[in-house]
Amino acid sequence: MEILDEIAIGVERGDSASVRTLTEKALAQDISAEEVLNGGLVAGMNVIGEKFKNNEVFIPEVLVSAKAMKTGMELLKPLLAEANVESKGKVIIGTVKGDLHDIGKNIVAMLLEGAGFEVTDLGTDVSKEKFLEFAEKENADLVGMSALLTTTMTYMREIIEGIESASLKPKVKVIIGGAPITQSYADEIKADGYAPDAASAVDLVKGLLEK
Ligand code: B1M
Repeated sequence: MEILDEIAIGVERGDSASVRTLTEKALAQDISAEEVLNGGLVAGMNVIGEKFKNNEVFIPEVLVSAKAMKTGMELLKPLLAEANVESKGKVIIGTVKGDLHDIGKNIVAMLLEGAGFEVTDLGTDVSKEKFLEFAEKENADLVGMSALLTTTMTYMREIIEGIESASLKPKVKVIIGGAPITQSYADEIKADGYAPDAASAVDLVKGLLEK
């Protein structure tokens, strides 16, 4: 079996120890950090996502898988960030209030750092006030919001309205993402952009900040 498949299975089983060992082994075999991330860690998490949706696994299993995924991500983080020299722009990122899902957001943050942006990650359950405070304090070029729940994605509109009222727009661009988000929702709430996955988020941010 290929090592990336083994990593995916490790994530599925929530076996942090084997994910750590296999990730180290894959990197030692010169498999790139991006390949380990997408072909191993994310692939395993996607399987768990499907099983969770079909009630084949439940929250405790999902949590241990998430932890195993994070163990692998910690090893990849310095490698993905390594290429950078100077900052291409300042990004504030977070998962919106009421929402604790952070795996996708963490990947986006990691790839943005890897692409040369300075990223301040506000974590999960982030209020409008906190997004605004940091956008102002850190003189941000872009705010990125993630939401995984249909009940929390609606809060993104409030944050964008807050950014507008604080006269931070159009200087500060806003992008959104997460499984329930669509381009039409982004248009509706006047976000500057939407990305369906982390790699497209990097392209989107590059495009918006290079203008
Ligand atoms: Co949650 N959960 N969960 N959960 N969970 C979903 C989202 C769900 C779809 C599962 C299902 O099918 N039923 C469902 C939402 C239903 C809905 O709203 N329509 C759901 C639910 C209901 C819940 C709870 C309410 C369950 C409960 O308690 N009864 C609860 C809510 C807790 C809360 O947030 N308040 C809950 C809890 C949890 C756990 C804590 C157990 C765990 C989270 C652990 C963690 O994140 N630390 C969890 C998980 C892991 C999931 C699933 C299985 C996987 C999510 C994930 O990490 N995917 C998820 C099912 C699914 O999505 N298929 C589910 C992997 C990740 C790489 O993908 O996050 O989509 P994703 O990120 C992608 C893109 O979306 C994009 O790039 C990423 C990488 O390519 N992207 C961005 C993400 N953010 C972006 C931001 C950007 C740009 C792109 O710009 C800023």
